[in-house]
Amino acid sequence: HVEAVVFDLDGVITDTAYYHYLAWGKIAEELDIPFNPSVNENLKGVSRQESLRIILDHGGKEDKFSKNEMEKLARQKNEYYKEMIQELTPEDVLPGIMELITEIKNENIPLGVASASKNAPTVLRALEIDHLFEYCADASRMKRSKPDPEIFLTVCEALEARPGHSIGIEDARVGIEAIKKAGMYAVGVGKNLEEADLTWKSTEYLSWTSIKNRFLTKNSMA
Ligand code: G16
Ligand code: MG
Repeated sequence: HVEAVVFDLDGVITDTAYYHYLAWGKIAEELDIPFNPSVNENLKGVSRQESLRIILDHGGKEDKFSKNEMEKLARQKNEYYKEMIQELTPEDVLPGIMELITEIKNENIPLGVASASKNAPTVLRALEIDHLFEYCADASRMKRSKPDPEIFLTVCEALEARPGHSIGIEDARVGIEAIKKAGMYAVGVGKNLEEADLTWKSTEYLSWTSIKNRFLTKNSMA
């Protein structure tokens, strides 16, 4: 049987990418750096500091700021972001996700969150679904970011689940890579996720019965 299901947050449970985009947009504007949705694509699943490096690099300003100034910029972005996510409500849970969570809970399978975001607990509370997850990884305690499997392995361990018997759900390529490296079954949501064991176009199509059946078939053949 399935021992645990581990969800990514941004892009799977809710679309916080939009708020990350607006917050980084303000920083980029202040620095006079061009910023658009395609740059934002590269920030998905990537840590705050790394996101800043990508944005500065895009504007050709990667060596214009000291470590201190970069920390200040990242802090400022987070202030904008925290202000924006106060607007989140249960209606911001992506289509199909509540149903999926409910079906998994009905089978008493533990649920976890593996998000690169240090704001993940705040976001889960704002969406009023924090009580449905047995464990949410603390991003600030991770030594290595996705595609390293560390965060998924940490969540499996906390849920006392064997990675080989657990499922991870992600929308980012680096996230799928992390799930596979952890030895878990990878479900992808979105485009360009060929490495996943199973992919869906968007969250509204996710079906627990299909995921479980595909996972069980694969594991029985292994
Ligand atoms: C999310 C977003 C990233 C963001 C990261 C860190 O990852 O996709 O764009 O940079 O969290 O967020 P924060 O600045 O709040 O710590 P995930 O793993 O939930 O997709
Ligand atoms: Mg994501």
